[in-house]
This record gives sequence, C-alpha cells and structure tokens, in this order.
Amino acid sequence: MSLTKALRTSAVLSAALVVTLTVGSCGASSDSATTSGSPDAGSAAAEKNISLILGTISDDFYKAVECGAKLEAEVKGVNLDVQGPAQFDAALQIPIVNAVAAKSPQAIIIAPNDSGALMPPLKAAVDGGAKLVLFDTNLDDTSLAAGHIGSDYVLYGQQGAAKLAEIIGDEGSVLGIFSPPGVSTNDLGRKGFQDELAKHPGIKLLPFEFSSGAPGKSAAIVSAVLASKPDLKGIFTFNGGDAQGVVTALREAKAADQVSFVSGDAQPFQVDQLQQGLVKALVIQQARTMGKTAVDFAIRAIDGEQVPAETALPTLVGTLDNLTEPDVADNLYKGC
Ligand code: T6T
Repeated sequence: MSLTKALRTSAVLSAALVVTLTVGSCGASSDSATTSGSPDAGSAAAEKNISLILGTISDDFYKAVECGAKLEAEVKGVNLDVQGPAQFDAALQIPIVNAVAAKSPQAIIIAPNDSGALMPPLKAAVDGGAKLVLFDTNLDDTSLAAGHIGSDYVLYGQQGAAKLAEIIGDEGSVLGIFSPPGVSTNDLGRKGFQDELAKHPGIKLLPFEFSSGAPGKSAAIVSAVLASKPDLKGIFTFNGGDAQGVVTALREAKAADQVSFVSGDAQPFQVDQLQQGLVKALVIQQARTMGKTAVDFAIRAIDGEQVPAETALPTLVGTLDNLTEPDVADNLYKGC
C-alpha cells in the first residue's frame, strides 16, 4: 500500500502556522497537494479518518511521535491528518482543534497544550462524535478521552534529579526549569524532580523557573539566576525546547565548567550538545512508540473496543557512554 503524503499548508491561523500532512492509504498514488490518499473502496480501515494534533510542530519530540503514528497508520491502512501550532501555546492550539473538529474525524489524537483550556473545544469535538485519545500532556477531566498514553513523567523527573545529583557530587544549588503549571507532563515531572532531590540533603533546590521552549526564555532565566546565585552548580530542563537557551546562557556567562546541565528529551541538537559535552545526560522518551500506540488506541476506540485509561512508557537516561546502545539509539528523536 503506497504511502501518499499530501502536504497542504492551511490558512495561517493567527500566529500559528498549521501545516497539514495528510497520510492516506490509497489504491493509486496521488500527487495532488490538496487531497489525501483515496482509500481502497470497501476497506473499513481506510474509511477511518484520524486527526493527530501535536503539542507543537517546532519540536522534534512531536516529530518522532508523528513518525510512529504515520508508520502505524500506513500499516493499519487508516487516514492520518497531522496538525500542530507553531509554538507550544493553548491560544494557538485551540483554533486548530476547532478546525479539525469541523471536519468530523472519527478520532482525534492530541497533546493538549493546557489541561484546562483545551477542555471546552475537545468536549465539543467529542460531543460531535469524535473519539478522543490523549498523548503526552493530559486533561483535567480525563473522562472525555478513551485513554491517555504518555511517559512515566514522575520517573522522568526523578531520573533527571538523580543524574544531576550524581554529576555534581551530591552537593550545591540546582535549578529546575519546567513549563508553567497546567502542562500535566511537567507538573508530574516537577514532582518527581522535587521528591528525588529531597533525598539529597546536600543539594539546595532553588525556586522553580518556568518556560515552555519559547525562544530566548530559558537563556534569560539562566542569566538572571547566575547573576543572583553565582554558586549555582546544576541545571535541569524538563523540555528539550529549553535546552538551547541554557547552553547559550552558560556559554555567555563563561559558567559551562562550573554548572552541570541535564535535560529532558533527545532532539538532534540535544544529542549534539551531549557529544560536545555541553549537556551531561538526557532523559529520553519513547516518542515513536507513543505515536504508534496512540494510533492503535484511536482505531480501537473507533471500533468500540476498550482502550487502557492510562499507559505510561518508562523513560531512559542517555549519556555518552550508552548513546549507541539500541534502547537509547532507537529512541533518539527522529522524524521520518
Ligand atoms: O518534553 C516534551 C513533552 O513531553 C512535554 O509535554 C512538552 O515539552 C516537550 O514537547 C519537549 O519540548
């Protein structure tokens, strides 16, 4: 079954560039940029239209999730439409949800940018008949969804804290940078991070700082903290999107030798940082598996089958020492 990709750039929604990639199963390849693949006649699977809404299109974590989803959609012969906001921002994601719901997909798979703000538009989509599968971030009211799949975010935060404590010799001040409250993955990760550091009495956890990968934000945070806490020894960012700014600020303050950095995620630029010694460890998610499984859950939900309410995929710690081991190498964030 040929995989037909039709890349259609939809109208720009406010500041959000929505790029719609429609992956369809089709009998004949179609190179039209405005139609999805025409499903084989009579194929029940091919009549399934599923919309995947990423947390943002500008982050390789979601590109890896998208890859897993696309490959599974091809194997299962369902139509997959992929969208996402230019930045991780509920105000940009909500118009996309409304536009997707207007096309009445049988299922929507989404990483909601805010656990509360996305409730009304997603409830409207579900009331309109769409099945809902949540991935990565979650909603305050999970009853809307057939199920949720993500990482074990508490473990994610614990692993980041434990690795950072090990690297800095279990003493000194450390800073944690997470998304603001309301991003469920980070809320759980922050708890895991804090609880783990509570087991390390020699480490002083500074007040959390908040960023969701917006350009320049994490650099400004680190520069300000370094100015007020010159004895800073370690930094952890939950979101890979914030890692570039941390490295930039440490370089500008000539503090890269003094401050050890551990980050969540494994975007290509983060792997480069690891190989250059700019970051000492990465907490890696099984992004492709998350995308594949989310498509399977959406198909089961459409078919009226049960879907696990919660699936938490374990995260793993990548360092220069294990970067080529299959478990780590296979989970570095790559699109397809
Ligand atoms: O860490 C991922 C994701 O799990 C989190 O919910 C939001 O940030 C990322 O997309 C990375 O930027």
